[in-house]
Amino acid sequence: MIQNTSSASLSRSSLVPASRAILEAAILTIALVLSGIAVAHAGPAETYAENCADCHGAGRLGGDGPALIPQTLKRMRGPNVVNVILKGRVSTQMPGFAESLETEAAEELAAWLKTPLDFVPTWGEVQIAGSLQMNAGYRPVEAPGWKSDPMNITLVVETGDHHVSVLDGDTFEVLDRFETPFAVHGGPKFSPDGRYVFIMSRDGWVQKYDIWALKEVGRLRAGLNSRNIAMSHDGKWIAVANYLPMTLTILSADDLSVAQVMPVVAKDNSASRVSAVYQAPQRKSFILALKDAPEIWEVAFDPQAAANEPFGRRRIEVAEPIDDFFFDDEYRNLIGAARDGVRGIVVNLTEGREIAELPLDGLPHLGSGISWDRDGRRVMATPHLKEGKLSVIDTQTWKRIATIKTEGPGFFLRSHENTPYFWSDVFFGPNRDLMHVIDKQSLEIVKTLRPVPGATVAHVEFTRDGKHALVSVWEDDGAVIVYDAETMEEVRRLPMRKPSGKYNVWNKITFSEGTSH
Ligand code: DHE
Repeated sequence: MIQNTSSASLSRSSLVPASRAILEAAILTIALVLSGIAVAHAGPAETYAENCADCHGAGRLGGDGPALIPQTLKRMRGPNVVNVILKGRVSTQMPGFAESLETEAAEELAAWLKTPLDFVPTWGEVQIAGSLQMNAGYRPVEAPGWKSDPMNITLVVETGDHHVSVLDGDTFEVLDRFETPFAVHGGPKFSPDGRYVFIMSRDGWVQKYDIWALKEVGRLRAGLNSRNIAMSHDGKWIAVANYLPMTLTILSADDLSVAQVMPVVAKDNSASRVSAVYQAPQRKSFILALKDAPEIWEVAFDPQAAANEPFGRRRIEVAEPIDDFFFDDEYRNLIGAARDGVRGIVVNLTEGREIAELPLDGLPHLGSGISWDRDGRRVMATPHLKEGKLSVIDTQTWKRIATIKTEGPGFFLRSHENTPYFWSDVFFGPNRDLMHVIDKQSLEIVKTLRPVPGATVAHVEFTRDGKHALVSVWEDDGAVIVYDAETMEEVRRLPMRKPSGKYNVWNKITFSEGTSH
């Protein structure tokens, strides 16, 4: 179905060091055999070349299978790498190699895969454009080919088998279920009219899907290891934040052509990974933070600015690199987590300087922050990844006004302008099967749900009207549970394969209060 418009292969130069390692291993083996010394088993580079390279690429950077580099493997929880090598991976094409590989060889291979690449792969405009795969079966349509409310469509990312389900937000009927690239991460981004959605995988693939036609339009690999994507407020550009290589890729949302690949080089000339990129609609710009240098960048996509300097960049220097961040409603201030995990810093983007510091011990997860009005003041809340608490902050004084104790560290918060509550999961620790519902005014936990004892529940999304809250049972044989957002009673249970994030078209395109960026 997917047609490759040209070769998606990696550049020749990027493959040389890996080939050299394999050649050296082969020469060493031959030399040992000729000299009569017994060879116990092949070295990991050779094992890789024989068994893995066809699917995962000669340079470990991915092919039909995902990239096998430390940036992706260090995240593997649950079954470890050796297990996957020996037993394979369910719901994927990864077979088990237990019959042909000794455990020792599998362990050596796993350790080798976790070593950094000894070269920086070339992945520029040519390689990105060359990776474009358009869906030959896709035809644009004049109107949705279904009867649901197009503004109340909700997408569910199912990480269990790398699919997305397209839900009717009124009937909760699944209109389509399509395959995504391996390991989708972060929120998909909708075009401003809600018709198209762009989805990113950790291996840097960006997939464009037409919700009206219920068909993939195409995909391309904008980076080799990527963080997230942002859509410009006019729907014209997609920015892709990359770790590998250290670039910001800007794509045309229309045809996925490459508009620019911006090397991310700090003022002191050192290259840096990008922590994340977001659109700042009021500013008509993308805002990104550098992970390895104390800088925030603002990249203009305003057509006026673009006429003078396409994607003109402004550097804002800060005291230390920022990993995780949030914005106030007008995108005037950025609230970032400092490296030490005990402080937050507030940077005024207009003035280009730090204006406040917040005491936020316990590793705040500011990327999941939400804000709302309380007693005539605008407040924001953030979970903490290392402590069972939520911090509530006054966004005028930048003081913490409350700490809400929870049953364990949480990952995501979510609310909606039509509900008096916000929902907070307990993602880590023994109580990961709990979900707190908290009153936005009293800051009291009004209910704690335990939908499936022992099963992780996390991440909430509301329907367009805020009347229903959708909760993920984050397990391979999991579900999305639909709750009445007022009574907190279960309304429906939809079986899903390890559902993670859920994204309602209306809530996302209108920047509903209580949704993520
Ligand atoms: Fe995420 C969003 C960073 C681990 C699931 N995560 C984001 C975003 C960032 C981020 C910057 C915002 C992107 C956006 O939506 O545009 N995530 C990080 C990390 O730095 C961290 C802690 C370590 C890492 O491995 O990168 C991390 N994230 C995870 C997970 O382990 C999760 C739970 C499972 C997974 O799929 O990888 C996970 N992250 C998510 C989800 C979102 C997300 C579901 C979107 C939330 C939303 O509502 O928008």
